[in-house]
Amino acid sequence: MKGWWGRILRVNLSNGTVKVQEYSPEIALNFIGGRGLAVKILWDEVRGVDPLSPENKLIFACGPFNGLPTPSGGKMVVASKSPLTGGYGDGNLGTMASVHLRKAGYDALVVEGAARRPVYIYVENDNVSVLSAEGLWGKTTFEAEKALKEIHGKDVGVLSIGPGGENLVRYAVVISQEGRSGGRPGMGAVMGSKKLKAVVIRGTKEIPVADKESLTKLSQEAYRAILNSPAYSFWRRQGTMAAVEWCNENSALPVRNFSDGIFEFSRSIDGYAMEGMKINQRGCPYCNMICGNVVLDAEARGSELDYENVALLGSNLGIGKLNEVAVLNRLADELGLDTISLGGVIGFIMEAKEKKLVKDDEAPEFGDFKKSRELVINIAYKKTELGKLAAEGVMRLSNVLGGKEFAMHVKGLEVSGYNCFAYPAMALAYGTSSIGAHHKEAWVIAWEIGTAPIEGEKRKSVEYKVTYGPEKAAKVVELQRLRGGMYEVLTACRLPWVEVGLSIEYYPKLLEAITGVKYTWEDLYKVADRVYTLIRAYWVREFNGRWDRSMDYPPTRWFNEELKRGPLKGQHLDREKYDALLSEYYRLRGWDERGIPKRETLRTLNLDYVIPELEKHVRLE
Ligand code: PTT
Ligand code: SF4
Repeated sequence: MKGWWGRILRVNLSNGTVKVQEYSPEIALNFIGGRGLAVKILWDEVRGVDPLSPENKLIFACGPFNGLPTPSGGKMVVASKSPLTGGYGDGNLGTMASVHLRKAGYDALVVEGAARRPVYIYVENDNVSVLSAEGLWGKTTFEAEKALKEIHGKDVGVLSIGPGGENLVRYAVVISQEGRSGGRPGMGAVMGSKKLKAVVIRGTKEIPVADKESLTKLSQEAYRAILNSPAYSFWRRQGTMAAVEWCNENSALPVRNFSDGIFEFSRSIDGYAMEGMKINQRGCPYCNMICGNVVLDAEARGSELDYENVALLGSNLGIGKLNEVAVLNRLADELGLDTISLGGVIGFIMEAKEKKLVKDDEAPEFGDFKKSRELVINIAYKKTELGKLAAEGVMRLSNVLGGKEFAMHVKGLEVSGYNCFAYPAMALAYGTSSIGAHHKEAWVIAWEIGTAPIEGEKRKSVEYKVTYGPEKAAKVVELQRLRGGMYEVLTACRLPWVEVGLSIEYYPKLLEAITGVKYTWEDLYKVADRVYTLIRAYWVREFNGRWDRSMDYPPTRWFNEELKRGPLKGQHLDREKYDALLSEYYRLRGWDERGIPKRETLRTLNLDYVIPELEKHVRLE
């Protein structure tokens, strides 16, 4: 095989064994890599286990693009059974570890078992060792990466966890390069449960490529197209931060635990405010449109801002000073906590305090930066009773404190930065995302509104009308196929296409140049549908068949309350119409009215082996 190594590195931390597994070309062709490879491994090997037990597996998976100079192809999927949701969990981060893993001769690293004492894994091509991390345990992700680079040299890829992962906070993430983060549904906690502080990789091999000449030609052409895009300069100025102003204009910003969509201090936390504070810019490997904007925070430290971080730790908490938001964001990176879930959790506690469901003096009120900062520390170190409870996430918090009517999560994963009182398609995207309420699979809101953040100063104004037509379900499926499917299996950053309009046609062409395999769009959609349906089957199996369409519902707040001000004042979701949209979505996916894949769908997607196993848990149509 060209483009794929066909090799998975497996390290068992319980007994210290290291194995290289060769996987079949059929798996490579059917799943391509990244998320595809990850869900196949989880389906085959991780069933019915406690996510924080040694039986869970932590998978770092790459795809054919990684380690090669492909546009924004320096990404990697980190996946496992999620301790936050109990279902499939993954994230995608840009890191030199992706480049080095592939150059070391592997498509994926699977970590099994659990060590007794803190360790880290060091991979140098064929040499793999499990080394003591006693001296690193307790350190922040920034300190750990720095220390490991002092030992192994600057030219390695490092993935690490902070105190959040060590202390099993259910939304702890894996961090790299002081600002790349991945694995929202608690992949950092899984790493902590294995006593694995870090993975350090150095690879120096040449990745076999089918047609080097056309790879170089196509890549150069794509990189040039990115630089020549009319959107490029505004993107380089603001990156994802342009979405603050855009969401505010469209009443879609999460404000005070998603209770409203317009923030009175939005101007002081938006992309323009960020531009005035910017001290640096950084990004992922092989990217020529880097978007990691670093600002100086209120404690005079560098903090890399993205839209989601600012929306959830700023407007969602009622905090209107960007340098204070940047402190919370930087702490999340150092401690290894997901900013989105963290903002969701603190926002929930603030509202619970307002409603007198929580009495602790430690609980902040909306707008209280100082107490929010303290709470972040108390969560990461599980220092206090409230900190311990908050480390469990919004779903569990609302089970204990009450307040389910304002608990903003889907399947246990906190909602990312789009407030959907007026956006049924985006609500459907959250409802049906394969990891819980994340926007990565179908950021359909831009299509739904008819404008996009990065048009910036040239943004056209459109009159928005709330509708529920079946085309909305079709658009969600189409985007899930591309964003949650193709980009997550390749594994490449989707932003060149989404933000600066790189032609999507480059991707199958690049894939063919790398692997020698021609994938038509029909083939790629089939891979995407296979991956999506296998992920759904995984959830149903791990929930032991306790599954119905209510799992695919967005938070009740969007149905029961309404936008309080602005041009869309009074808007809220309609339950019956949402339900009809969901049925249409299931029809397009070939899933039944409970949201469970039908036999025929499983057969068409070459997932026949799923049928007998799923039937042990649930009746299939
Ligand atoms: C991603 C989620 C996002 S999505 C953001 S901001 W975004 C948050 N970033 C966090 C952070 O930072 N620190 C932290 N401690 N927690 C954070 N949690 C949140 O995590 C990121 C970019 C972004 S910025 C986006 S949209 C795109 N996401 C991609 C994706 O999912 N797939 C893909 N093929 N390409 C993508 N490109 C873009 O990557 P999760 P990164 Mg991330 C500081 O991890 O779990 O997927 O959640 O990877 O390298 O940081 O790049 O407005
Ligand atoms: Fe990374 Fe941003 Fe470049 Fe995507 S566009 S690869 S997230 S730096």
